[in-house]
Amino acid sequence: MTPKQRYLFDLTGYIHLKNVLNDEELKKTQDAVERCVQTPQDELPPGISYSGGGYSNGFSFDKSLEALTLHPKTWPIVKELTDNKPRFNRGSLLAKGPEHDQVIGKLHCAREDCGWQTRRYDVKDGQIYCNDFVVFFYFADVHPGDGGLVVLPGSHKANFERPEGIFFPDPEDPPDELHPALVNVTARAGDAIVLSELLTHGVLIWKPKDRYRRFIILRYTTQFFQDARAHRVPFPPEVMERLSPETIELVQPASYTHIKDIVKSFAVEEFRVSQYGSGEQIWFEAEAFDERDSEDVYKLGTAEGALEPTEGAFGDIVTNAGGQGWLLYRFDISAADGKAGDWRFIARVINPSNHSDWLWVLGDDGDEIPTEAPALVRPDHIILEENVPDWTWLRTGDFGEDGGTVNKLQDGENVMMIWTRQSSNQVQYDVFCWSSDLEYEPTNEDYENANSGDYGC
Ligand SMILES: O=C(O)CCC(=O)C(=O)O
Repeated sequence: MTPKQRYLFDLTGYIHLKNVLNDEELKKTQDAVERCVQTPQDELPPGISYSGGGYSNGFSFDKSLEALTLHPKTWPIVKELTDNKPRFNRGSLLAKGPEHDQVIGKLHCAREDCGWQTRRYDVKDGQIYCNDFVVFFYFADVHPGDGGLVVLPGSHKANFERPEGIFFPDPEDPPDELHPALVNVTARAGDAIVLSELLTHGVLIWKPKDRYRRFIILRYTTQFFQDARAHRVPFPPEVMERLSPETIELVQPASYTHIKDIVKSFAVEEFRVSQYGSGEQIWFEAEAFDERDSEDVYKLGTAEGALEPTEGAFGDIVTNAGGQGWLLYRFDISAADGKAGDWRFIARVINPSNHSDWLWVLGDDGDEIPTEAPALVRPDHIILEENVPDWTWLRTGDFGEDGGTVNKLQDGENVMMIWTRQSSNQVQYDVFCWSSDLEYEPTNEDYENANSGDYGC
């Protein structure tokens, strides 16, 4: 979750993320929804049923819809709100038009529906704890004035019961103007809305006569939370048997100490993405490593007192305080809409005495993450073999040649490791960038302007 997302979610109880689905994802999901809508009710896949514009378990109609449960742009939010203990427990597809939502959909929230004590929203040490929330992905545009989702911002932290009829005294005859405390959230196709179930929300009368509201409701809880239905496994066997192993793990209840495998992956959480040149880039701070073998070798500059970063660093740096060791980073190129293929590793560094290191990449250099120093050879694995006394976006590995910088990345998550060759405390690692455009030359401005994952919220 980015600082902006965290701030807005805490303040209002929801966030509206723009353009989280890329063109391909949007087309595939829109096609799937259309196929679902065109399927006669008695021919829907087992376990999916239709009622009043809603397809219960509709997320399991097509793999493109199921994949949204672990979408790389909302997954960091799901993980943070559940403190890395997520469970997915409802996935309904909605296709609602002029024949639906012709009276105000009652304002409600889990606390009002199920009891004040049933849901949690708390903040401790800068982290949000939220044990029940939904992610809506939209497949069709909603314009201002259309109607649809209405929310009462801030109500997830309300301390008083909502007075009866305060906003819609007569739901059959709603006022022309919304009460100023309410917001009609108008999402466009490809957007997502993350909303605490403690937030009071409802549905305004749908006005368009020729357009439908098409979206999916994905509901998440903490993995040890038992909701009102008290189902251990929330989907029937006929739905479970067509889900992917990752989704099955996401659905499973688990103890409050267990960390699911799906949560262990995609661990670099603060990253930026961009589409500069003719490709995609993913950027992350060197200090955002996921693992290191020793706290004595690669150390944080300021935070661990190893070295004061040279002026111009973005945040902290990593340096080698002495000895042999490694750093490991996991990153997901699909967050940048990137695909498997050749990508270039670029490092923003200071390295006055060309103290080089090795770069090892999962898939390209081996099929398993090594626990002992792998066979690393020159020039295939060498990086940083260059004198760069000032901050430089270093694109080459071996004195102007690619060296170890061009690697085959795989779809989705990738793992890179930096192993010590010569590095010393003269070296400062600041930011790393992977680019699918091998000719792309990063700049500080590009990094600053890259999408930090807020998605326009
Ligand atoms: O139809 C909507 O936009 C909101 C659905 C809703 O109220 C809910 O999921 O609780």
